[in-house]
Amino acid sequence: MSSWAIDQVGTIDEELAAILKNELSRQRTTLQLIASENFTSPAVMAATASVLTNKYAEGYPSKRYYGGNRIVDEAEDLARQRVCALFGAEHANVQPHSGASANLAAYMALVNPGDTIMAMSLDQGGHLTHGSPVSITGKIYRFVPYGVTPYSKDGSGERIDLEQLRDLAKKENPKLIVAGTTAYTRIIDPLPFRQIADEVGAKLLFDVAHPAGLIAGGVHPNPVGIADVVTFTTHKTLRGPRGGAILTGAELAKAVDSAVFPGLQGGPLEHVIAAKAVAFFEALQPSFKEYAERAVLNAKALAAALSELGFRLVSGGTENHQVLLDLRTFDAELTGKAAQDSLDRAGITCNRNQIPNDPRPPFVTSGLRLGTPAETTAGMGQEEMAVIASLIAKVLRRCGDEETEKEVLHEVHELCAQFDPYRSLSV
Ligand code: DSN
Repeated sequence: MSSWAIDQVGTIDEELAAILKNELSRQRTTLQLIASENFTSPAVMAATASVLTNKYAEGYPSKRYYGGNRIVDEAEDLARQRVCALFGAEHANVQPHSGASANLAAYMALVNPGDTIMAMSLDQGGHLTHGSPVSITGKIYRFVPYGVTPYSKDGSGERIDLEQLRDLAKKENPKLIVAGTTAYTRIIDPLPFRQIADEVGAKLLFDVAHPAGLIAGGVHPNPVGIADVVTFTTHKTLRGPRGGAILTGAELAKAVDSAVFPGLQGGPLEHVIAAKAVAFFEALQPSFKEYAERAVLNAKALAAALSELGFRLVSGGTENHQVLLDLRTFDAELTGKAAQDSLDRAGITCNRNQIPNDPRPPFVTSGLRLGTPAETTAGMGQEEMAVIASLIAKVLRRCGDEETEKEVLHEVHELCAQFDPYRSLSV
């Protein structure tokens, strides 16, 4: 949403323009700590606001079902070439509207309905589309979940349980193993997954939605060339527009492309694909490596400061852009829901999250997930992470207290004024 876009909306629809202005103001003046969000550049936003939104382009470059796609083809080709260069992939599909559709298309390309798939369960840190019974994925395929190792006092527990995965895989004979998580703070090495998949003759899909930007920046291992298919969203650490993408080798290119279109989707969102091309260009610059390094250092600093303040870190720390807190050591009665709501009123945006073996239900939870991608983009560093940790503790010591929330909101406004992600926008 550029200021130009808001002005244009305002010429015919003041009501919506006011809503857009308010959201821009919310993002600028409060802390955005949702681990799956980021601040895209004005260039990425401008591409999503471009005339490419007008074009129907079912099919793929040079093989479309509509005329007039010569220029759109150039945009989609640019996105495909750039993302292949970024991750060293042979083939890319940049049409998935989201991570959910990227995953569903990958399943369609790799297995048949009813086949057995193994993936991390949602309540252990996996994703809804990794076979949760409430997701279509869990209804079409037979998912067998794996999880993390038990909690250990020395911080060595709550890691992906590869032994459990291997034992279950030998018993269940899955056609596909899915690696990838949504609430997990450790580096995931793709090699042991490949080894286990090979031992049981399964294919391997790695969903890197969360660490995609860290992989692009060279701070996490790249599963491209190891996994058969790699899926991701473009809007998390990768800092692009909302959307998904799929990478694969030449041999699976046709199966993946057919699964996305016509298998799952109709006309691609070419304006979003153009914005993906811009984001991939940005991620190819040397400065993006430095961004990825800073996002991880900031998460480590935030985790260390929160641990000092009495919060338990799930898995004992972090190696990525996330911090997962077990709130019970700080306050046994405090729920993730109450914490999220109170922090929200104090201008600190984050999400409640189940922790492994959480005794509370998903709508309530005992955990809180925090992330550094957005505020790292805004320019915050390790010093600011320590300040944020102290503000979080201040709110949660008196969770729900209006005076405290107001006081912290004021401090948050002061902090955010020094780190405006959209300084260049005049609104
Ligand atoms: N990918 C999820 C998250 O991490 O927030 C949302 O589906």
